[in-house]
Amino acid sequence: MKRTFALVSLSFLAFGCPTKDETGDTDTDTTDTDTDDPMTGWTVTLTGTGYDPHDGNDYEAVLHDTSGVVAYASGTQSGGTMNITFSDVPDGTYDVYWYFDLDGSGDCVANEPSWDDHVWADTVTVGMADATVTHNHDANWVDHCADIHAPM
Ligand SMILES: [Ca+2]
Repeated sequence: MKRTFALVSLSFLAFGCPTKDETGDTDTDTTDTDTDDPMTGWTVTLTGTGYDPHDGNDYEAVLHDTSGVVAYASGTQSGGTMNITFSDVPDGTYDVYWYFDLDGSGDCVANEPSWDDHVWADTVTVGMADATVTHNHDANWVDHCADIHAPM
């Protein structure tokens, strides 16, 4: 009798006891009982200091692969430090493009010599972890307005 109880207890522990996912679990297992959302990608943060001249400007930002926009973010700059977040980004290497709507026109126009808006480019590699791109404010603007839009 004692032996049977021990066996039943062991098998319950091994097979019947639901487990709780740890934070960040991809939740692909089916034996647990939690309701965590399945994890579909990583968070990429675009940050940098010295963006005070753009406080109050609206921005748009994208992560771009060879076929198009993978992630998009928009908002209004404040506080001098840029802090733009992309969610659910799959593993990969991306071009990062962002602009501040300096002239307040609501769209991106940037080319020599007028630079109505200021546009930057950088790159990021995302591999099984959240990633951060740090690009402090500078005057190395590029004309990438055509690449900056919501996913189509
Ligand atoms: Ca503009």
